Amino acid sequence: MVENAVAEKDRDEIGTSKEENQFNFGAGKRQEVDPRWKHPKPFQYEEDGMVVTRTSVWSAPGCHEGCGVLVYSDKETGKFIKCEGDPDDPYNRGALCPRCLAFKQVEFHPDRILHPMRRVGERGSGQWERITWDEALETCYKEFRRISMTYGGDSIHCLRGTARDNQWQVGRMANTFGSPNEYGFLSGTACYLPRLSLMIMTYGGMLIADFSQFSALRYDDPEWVCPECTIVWGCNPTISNPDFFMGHWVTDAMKLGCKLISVEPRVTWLAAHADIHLQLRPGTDTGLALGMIKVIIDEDLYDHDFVERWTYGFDELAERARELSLDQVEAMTWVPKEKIVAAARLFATSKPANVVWGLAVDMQSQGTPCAAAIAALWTITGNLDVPGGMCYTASPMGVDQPSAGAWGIYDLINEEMQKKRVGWKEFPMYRYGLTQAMPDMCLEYMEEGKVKGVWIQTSNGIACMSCETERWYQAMKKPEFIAAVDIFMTPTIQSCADIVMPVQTWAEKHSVRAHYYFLSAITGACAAEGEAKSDCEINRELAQYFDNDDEFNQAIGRPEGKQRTWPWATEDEVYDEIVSPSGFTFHELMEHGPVYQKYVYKKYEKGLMRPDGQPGFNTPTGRIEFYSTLFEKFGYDPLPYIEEPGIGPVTTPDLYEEYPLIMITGARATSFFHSEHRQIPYLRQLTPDPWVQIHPRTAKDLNISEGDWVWIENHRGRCRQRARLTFEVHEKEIAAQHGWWFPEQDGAEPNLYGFRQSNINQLLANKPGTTGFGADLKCTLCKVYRCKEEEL
Ligand SMILES: Nc1nc2c(c(=O)[nH]1)N[C@H]1C(S)=C(S)[C@@H](COP(=O)(O)OP(=O)(O)OC[C@H]3O[C@@H](n4cnc5c(=O)[nH]c(N)nc54)[C@H](O)[C@@H]3O)O[C@H]1N2
Ligand SMILES: Nc1nc2c(c(=O)[nH]1)N[C@H]1C(S)=C(S)[C@@H](COP(=O)(O)OP(=O)(O)OC[C@H]3O[C@@H](n4cnc5c(=O)[nH]c(N)nc54)[C@H](O)[C@@H]3O)O[C@H]1N2
Ligand code: SF4
Ligand SMILES: [Mo]
Repeated sequence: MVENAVAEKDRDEIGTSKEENQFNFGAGKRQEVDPRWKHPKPFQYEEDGMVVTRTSVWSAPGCHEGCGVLVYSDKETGKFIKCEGDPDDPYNRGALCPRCLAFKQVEFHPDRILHPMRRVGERGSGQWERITWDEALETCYKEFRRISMTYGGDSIHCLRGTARDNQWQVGRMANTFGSPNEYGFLSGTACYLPRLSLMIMTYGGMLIADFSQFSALRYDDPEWVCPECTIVWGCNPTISNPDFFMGHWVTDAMKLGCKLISVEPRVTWLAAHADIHLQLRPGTDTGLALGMIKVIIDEDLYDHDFVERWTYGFDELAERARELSLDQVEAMTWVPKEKIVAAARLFATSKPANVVWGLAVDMQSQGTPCAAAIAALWTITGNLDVPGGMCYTASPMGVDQPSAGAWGIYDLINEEMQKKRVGWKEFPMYRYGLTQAMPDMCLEYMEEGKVKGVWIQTSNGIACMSCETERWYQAMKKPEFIAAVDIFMTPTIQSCADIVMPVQTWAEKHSVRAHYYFLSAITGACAAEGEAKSDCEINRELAQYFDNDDEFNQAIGRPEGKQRTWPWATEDEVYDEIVSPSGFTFHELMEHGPVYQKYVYKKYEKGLMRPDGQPGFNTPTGRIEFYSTLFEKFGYDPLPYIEEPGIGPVTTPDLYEEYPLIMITGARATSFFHSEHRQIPYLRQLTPDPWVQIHPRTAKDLNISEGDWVWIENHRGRCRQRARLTFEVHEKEIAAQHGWWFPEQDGAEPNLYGFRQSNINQLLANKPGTTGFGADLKCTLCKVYRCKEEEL
């Protein structure tokens, strides 16, 4: 059983309605376009006999950024020819990374799924036959209808990954089927949500380091101030470019004089160029943050005025930090205390300063308290919502952010069914402004045979997101019907799906990039290959069957007036409605290009953060809560606290003896987005094999040479990757890649594109933190040894 469940709370106590959804604060409130910038070029023009169309890149294939891109297409056929970075786009300013540069090989890849298909052999046999769209959608309708009516809507689970513009669609599709259950396979939903839910509950909104990305004028905006210091904490942005952040902005700021502190167990490029590198033991970030808080408070370097006027629970926080000695912090984190003191002083005395935090914060089981401790650092130093500090993102132009997974899906199913969302009772933080079901519990439901139907859209679960892969793999064999939507066949689809449908790429589809602070259109810049349709169009068309089925809607008790879950005649109508708060139609937005608003700093002084228009923050106390009143109410420790990773030198010394290396997983490579791109020749050439970083001295002790295939093993399982010897990683640690499968291998059972061979997630546990958020994906134990000749 998943542990740490807390008692059921009354729904009335907890915000779930759209009005209360604090993530999207500002939604529905029209804002003015910043008149200082306009895209200088038309939306479409001809060049050298080709049509050039401006668009934004979001999935598929996956990416978090939405860079501005110019797509060149054939005048006659509309087919994709090439893409280039849009030099006039303020966001990426012409830059492109390898995945966009290699995109042509995605668009025209011979393995792309181009027609709907039905499985004809056994599940996993790899035998499929082409069917029409009508057959595919009708089958989905009949099966999901039958399952929903027979077992209840909640027996249908809709699975998604990180893909961006379509996140809300997967949730909405679940609701169309009568189900409240939408989620990804990731234990503890350990990607962003630990940080996000912490920010929603104690900051009343979501914050990001301000590197001028809120303004189209960028570094030239007179209001923006370059940070004097930034901490890059558990993030490797020069490779990952995570949401609304491009890594090279850090180097731009460094050129403008910004000091860099890196909190990173590896010597990444940024760590190597940092003023101070805190090379901590993985999973000990909360201790380090509390240690820095202690120094800042003890040395009276905090912002008294801000703390007194705008925060709640500072004394309790101070007391918690003071319980620690720096010797303890040093012993726990492996960071010399002098460095901790130096970093705390540098950060606290730089104005403004900010934190570029990343996935490593989420990927420890106590990701929520860790996020709370780090956020307290930027808050006590007075860096909240000031130029160059940590700034609130808001709904762009008043448009709800579809990537929040929540656009418009608050009341399409009745209240009774909403409460059947898995984890609803046990993990109240999942209800707070979020729509996901709790993945670790969903796995148990699936294992127990309670899940009868599955919709997979944007997920390659068993090759990428799931820990204890075999459990998920076995569990996914159980549902009666599984349908999937993807651009490529994957081990997940091959192992369990009954129907698969082809989806359009970012270059082909219409969609909206409404994310963080800016709004732009994805413009269908080239013709679609085969019969691929956009996610939105697939969902819209499938939904029509359900929406026109009175008997179904009556049987599932659809709320009054909500029978039409997708009440739009075309996908462009969907986007018209999404962007409507901005005052644009979708096509006007296409023409206009990226829309920037004038960013307002210190919103909390101006009454712009709270629904009632009062100064302060949208939290129960109206203040930033170091001491969380909501955590207290749910029975959690209201303050940041330290807890060692579930498996590690301190928690499990016996396992440490047998598995003496600490394992980091999932450090990104520019060539791939998670499990994607392995079949793209240009990109595979950059990283032909899965690699594991090992320190040369450690490798020498283990008789491992550069390029050797090695087994990485622990008590949960093993997989093999190729040794990359590098001083980038600590002697007592290794760093292994995630998401590996081999599209070139046999796709049928039992091989399934070799998804077990190098899949590091087989060594990881499904074990969420107390709040249901966070899991130890970047801090566990293993041993490494050379593969034998005959094993290769
Ligand atoms: N060990 C370890 N495991 C990890 C991580 C780690 O750091 N370490 N990181 C985790 C994190 S943070 C995340 S977010 C997950 C990501 O996990 P996923 O989101 O599942 O990863 P992807 O492989 O990018 O995408 C899954 C599938 O979606 C398809 N796809 C992409 N875009 C679209 C689209 O627009 N529409 C449709 N229909 N399909 C699309 C792709 O072709 C692919 O087959 O992985 C997690 N796994
Ligand atoms: N090219 C590419 N870009 C991507 C993705 C991709 O798959 N490929 N995935 C996207 C997704 S979904 C996400 S969530 C983002 C994530 O992007 P990031 O937040 O940058 O996450 P990672 O690259 O996984 O890890 C960041 C760093 O944390 C370090 N680290 C590991 N353990 C710890 C620890 O315990 N403490 C600290 N302080 N640091 C630690 C790692 O060494 C690594 O350098 O990237 C996105 N961008
Ligand atoms: S792949 Fe790179 S260039 Fe393309 S949108 Fe993503 S971050 Fe931008
Ligand atoms: Mo992620």
